[in-house]
Amino acid sequence: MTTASPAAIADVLGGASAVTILCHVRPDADTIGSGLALGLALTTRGLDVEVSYPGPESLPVALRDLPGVRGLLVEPDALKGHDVTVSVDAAGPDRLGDLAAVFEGAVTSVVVDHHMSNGGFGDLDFVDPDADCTAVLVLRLIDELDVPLNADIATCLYAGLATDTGSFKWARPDSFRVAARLLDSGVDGRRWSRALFDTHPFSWLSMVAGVLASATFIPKAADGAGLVYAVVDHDAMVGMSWEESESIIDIVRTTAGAEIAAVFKEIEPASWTVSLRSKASVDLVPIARALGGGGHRHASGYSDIGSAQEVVDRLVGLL
Ligand SMILES: [Mn+2]
Repeated sequence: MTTASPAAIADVLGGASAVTILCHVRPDADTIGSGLALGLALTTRGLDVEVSYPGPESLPVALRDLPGVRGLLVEPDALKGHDVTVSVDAAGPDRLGDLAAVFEGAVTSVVVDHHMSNGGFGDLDFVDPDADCTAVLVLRLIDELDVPLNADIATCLYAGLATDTGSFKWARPDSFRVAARLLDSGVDGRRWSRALFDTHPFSWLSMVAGVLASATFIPKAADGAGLVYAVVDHDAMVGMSWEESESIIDIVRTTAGAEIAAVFKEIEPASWTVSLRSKASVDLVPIARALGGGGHRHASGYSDIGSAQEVVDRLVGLL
């Protein structure tokens, strides 16, 4: 990995006249918030900025009002692809989907990310697994660029920070210091917490009721650490936005006596994405990697193909 300091990356960004910023597939608040915050900061320095993410999923409803969505965010087809291109919060080029070609075609490609599994894939890699989110790494770049925080930039960063720390449930001390700084810069924390965590369509209630009713608990799994899992089949997925399905794991993982939680989501018939969470003792990275995925120690994921039983059996067999 060609590790680069924030100062070195700020030099490249500050010396460019235009920058392309790429977010990852199934965009979450950290990738979009990081991308928009960096974009807004570079715009104040006079750069031409475009931000995009690969399809097919559309932007989660909660993120559509983030500053910069109107103005900086462009459809993948409309990307110009500037000489300097930055990937934010993507653990590998595959996470950029169809936009990986844009990234690889850049004269200077820059990776900014906090995933443990990221081995670096840019000309310049700023990867810090000790960071709670990519947004705090973007803040370091913004500070290096001497761009003062304003409410818009801070709001984008706050969305990423609040989301990747589970609403600050597992935030490191430094993240609270960053949060205080962002709130001091004008973020409406109450509004964004409600938008990001406490808002669901009414239909979500009955969907969750059905999925949770069929959840399965295997106390003996993983040498007695315990596994709880739920299956969201394709019928249940239809009519539900993907970000709504992402929130199910946060309920399932509250099961006492289950160190590991999994939610199997059938995004297309027989095609699954699997979310994994662990509480303390189990490192999920090797498990997710063995199944072709990746992520963090306590939050990982992967994709699989087959019937619900086959996909469940593959994970249970590995634990
Ligand atoms: Mn992240």
